[in-house]
Order: sequence, then C-alpha cells, then structure tokens
Amino acid sequence: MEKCRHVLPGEHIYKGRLFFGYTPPEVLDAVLDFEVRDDDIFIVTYPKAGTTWLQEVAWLIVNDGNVGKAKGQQVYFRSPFLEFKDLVLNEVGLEIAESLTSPRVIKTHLPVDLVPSRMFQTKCKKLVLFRNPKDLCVSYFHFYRSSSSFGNFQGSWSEFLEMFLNGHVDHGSWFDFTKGWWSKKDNSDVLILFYEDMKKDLKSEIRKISDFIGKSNVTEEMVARIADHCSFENMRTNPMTNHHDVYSIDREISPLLRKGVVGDWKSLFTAEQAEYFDSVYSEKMEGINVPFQYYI
Ligand code: PPS
Repeated sequence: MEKCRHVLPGEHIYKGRLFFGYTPPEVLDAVLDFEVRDDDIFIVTYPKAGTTWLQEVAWLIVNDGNVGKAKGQQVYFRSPFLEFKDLVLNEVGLEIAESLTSPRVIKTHLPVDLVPSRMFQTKCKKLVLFRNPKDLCVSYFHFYRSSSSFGNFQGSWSEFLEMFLNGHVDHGSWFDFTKGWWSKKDNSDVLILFYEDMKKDLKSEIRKISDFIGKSNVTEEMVARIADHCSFENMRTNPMTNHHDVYSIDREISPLLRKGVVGDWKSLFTAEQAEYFDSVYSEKMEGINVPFQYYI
C-alpha cells in the first residue's frame, strides 16, 4: 500500500489492507476459517456500493417477499456483517451468522483473498455489487464525516479523495477490491451486479437475482412488492433499514441513506479532480474493462 499522511486513530493494517477497530485482526483471522454453507448467499461489496439495498432485496427474495417479517427486525441482524465486531454492544457478525438458519444472506466488504477460504470450495452464491467509483467515493466521504468508526475524521473532500485513491481508507483500496472480484466474474457461483442497473430497473435486477439463486416461486406480484419495499424513499423512512438507531452514525451530519442517486459525484468533484481521478483510474485499472456508468 502506498504511504499516506492522513493517519487516523484506530487504524490498523491486516495483510496489507487498512481496517479500523470494528474489524480487529482476530476477527479477520476467524473469518478465514468461517464455516460456509452450500446455500449461503454472500453480498460482496466495497463500502458504499449499495450494500444495504442489496441485502434487503436479497433477504426478501430468499424469504418469499415477506415484508412483514423484514419490518420486524433490523437488516443487520437478518443479514449480518461478517467481519464486524462491536465491543460496546457485544455484537459479532460471525456469531450472528452462525446462529442463523439457512439460507443465510451475509454481507462482506472484504477483498477476494481475505474472505472465508470455503467460499470458493462450496456452492454458495456470491452477489458482487459494484458502483461507479466517483459516486462511491463521494458517498464514502460523507460516511467518513458522519461515522465515529473512522477516528472522527475531520478532513476535507480533497484530502479524502487523496486517501481513497491511495487505498488509505477503511477496508483498503477500492482498486484492489474491484480487480480481485472482477477476476471472478466468470465463476458460475458469482453474479456481478451494478448499483446503476438497480436504479434503472430494480424489478429486472430482482428477477435476475432470483434466477441466479434458484428461487423458482418468485411471482410478478412478489417482484413488485420487493421493489416497492426497497425503493430509496421506503428504505430511508424504514427504521429497520435506515440505521437511525446505529450509535456510531451521526445522521445530522449525513444519514446512511443520503441521496441514493447516480451522478452525485458532480456535487463535489471539480473538473480538475475528475481528470486526476480518471488518470489514476486508467493507470491502476489498465487492461480491465468494468462497464461503470457515471450517468444514467
Ligand atoms: S455500507 O455502510 O458500506 O454498507 O453502505 P452501503 O449500503 O453500501 O451504501 C450506502 C449508499 O447506498 C445508498 N442506498 C440506496 N440507493 C438507492 N436506493 C436504495 N434503496 C438505497 N439504499 C441505500 C445510500 O443512499 C448510500 O448512497 P449515497 O450516495 O450516499 O446516498
């Protein structure tokens, strides 16, 4: 990893990637040995790619569109965050996952070499969701400002942009994550999805995911019900998905469900920064053509 001058309290490096206190080394070690089940469904994302959205969509597909049940429990208990540990609340993603009945919908932000080794030895499904990195970076900046998990970050947008491009952010380099998971795109148990496609036609993505995970009883009525429950507005006002109860997020600074649009990068990127971003992108992603959409 390249050097960066912005060192925040609580950072640590694990196998070359930067993490914060909520992802301690012992948990990352335990994740590697996690007992994966054949019918597990993993939501694999870099932070801010639309993870929570896909968790809710996938959980509802698996649970026959039961929105009543979804409204009865926080999404992060129904679909645990594998590498998460909250010492204050004594919540451990691995333990929550172990306690769930199958099929489980499990969230991870880990790069491909840090996930459970059994993830590629079983038939579990991997839903890999990508989002254009400019919007993702802007979303991440607002999350860094609002969450106390990142050493109470007070930096500017330009400082954050530099950190992001250097891979000096929580969960490490976006480039590293993206290249690793994109290399798995032809694996029959991997489905690559894009945030922008979900924005354009959520129902079609719901059908695609249902087919991929082998859910044959998904009716059009169910697809419509899931799409409605998972609209930005409905998830933003739903206390089971909006994370208003999460003590580490100051929603007065920026809520988790902030804008939910494609193209918000233009609100912060100057023309010069966009050009700089594009040049770093071309260099780091040379020879890799991920079809990101910056406008829809
Ligand atoms: S986390 O903390 O990394 O798991 O965050 P993550 O859920 O990946 O990303 C949060 C961004 O996803 C947007 N979001 C949605 N967009 C559209 N529709 C729905 N239903 C939806 N749910 C979450 C959320 O608004 C964050 O993006 P920004 O651009 O910041 O608004």
